[in-house]
Amino acid sequence: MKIKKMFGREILDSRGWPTIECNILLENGTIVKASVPSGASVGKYEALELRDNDPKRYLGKGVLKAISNIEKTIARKFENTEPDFIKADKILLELDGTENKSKLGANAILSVSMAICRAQSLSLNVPLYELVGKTFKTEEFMIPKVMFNVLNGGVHADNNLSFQEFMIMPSEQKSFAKHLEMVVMVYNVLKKNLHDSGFFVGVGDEGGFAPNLGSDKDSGERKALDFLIKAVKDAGFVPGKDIVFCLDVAASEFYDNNEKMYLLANKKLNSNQMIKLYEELVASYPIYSIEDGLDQQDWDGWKNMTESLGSKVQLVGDDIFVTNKSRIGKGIGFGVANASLIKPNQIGTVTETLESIKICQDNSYKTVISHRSGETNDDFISDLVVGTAAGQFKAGAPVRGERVAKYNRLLEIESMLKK
Ligand code: 2PG
Ligand code: MG
Repeated sequence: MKIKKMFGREILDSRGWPTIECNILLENGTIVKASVPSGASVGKYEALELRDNDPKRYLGKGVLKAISNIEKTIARKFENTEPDFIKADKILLELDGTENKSKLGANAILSVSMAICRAQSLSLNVPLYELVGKTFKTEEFMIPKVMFNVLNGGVHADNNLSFQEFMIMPSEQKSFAKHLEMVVMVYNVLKKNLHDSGFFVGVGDEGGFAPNLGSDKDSGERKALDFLIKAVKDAGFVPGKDIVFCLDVAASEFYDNNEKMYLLANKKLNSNQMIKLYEELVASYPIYSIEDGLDQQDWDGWKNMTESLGSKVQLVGDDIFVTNKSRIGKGIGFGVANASLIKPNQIGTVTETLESIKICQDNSYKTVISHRSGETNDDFISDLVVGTAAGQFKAGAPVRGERVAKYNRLLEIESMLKK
């Protein structure tokens, strides 16, 4: 079914900043939409998110230029054609022509790429995860294990926790519906425990609680992990057996590039001292995964970290890899990390996202499909994770519309697969 018209709309993300929704009108009158998220801890090497920089509108964060790129440059290439996202992504890359998608904007490009992919699945009358799976040559669809972010710090919260995300992950391969039930129980027990201990239970950008567990002298991670242990136990589960912990340290956010030091509360640590800190934490808590333990440019530190910790824990590269297959390839060659975070908007097209997942799978690197801290209700990534059998997923806490949209879609896919 052909695309009749394509246009862009400026909508708001979960932080209230403008983002793009691409709309495709199909011949039969159906409108297909896709919207793109936006990060706060943005990696230096991500594809460019084009903003208007007009301080009179949304403090410069408007996206009208990117939308005009969709309507004036991109749309005419696809109107009156059948939706085919692989072909479309090639055309989009040619039209942009830059290394980091700075001409048209990765936000404009990704919204089109996702909308065309969704339109294609609709016109073929198959669920989106099935189209992804067919393209990716997935042998068996897989509901992922999920890391739920229940305590927020770093740039996602106005508190004094230095690490950005403290996540819990049900460890056994039960049903996702069961996992969700467990995690919601822990989340609410954690809320009560924090409240009873006199802490604030407001939430950060991804829906996890954002208490001041740190101090001027203490970056707060042990206290946060202690609260997680207690919440898991109080909810009736066994830490380390039923539920394990995952961290996104987002260390690039507190790395001082001049001094080559990590600034944690009032301490300055070099990368060896950071690795030592992780070794201690891994010895004391059931930590399954550590994301961005070191800075995005600290390749030597990452290599050391992988040598000392890589056999014990999953080490996920986010800012260092930015869903870019060349950077992931470099990491694989160097022996850096053993897993990659995958965020479509770091690279800018669905095809390139699939290529990055592929290079990981071909080299036994694990993959974690991820949301951004600024999200919309779009649930594309839920189909992406199942369709590619990527294995792991994170989309924040089990609260807030833009987070639960993804989890609710996983529930739906799980029940579709059962049938
Ligand atoms: C991350 C992400 C998502 P942001 O660092 O992994 O949790 O945060 O979107 O702010 O980059
Ligand atoms: Mg991260």
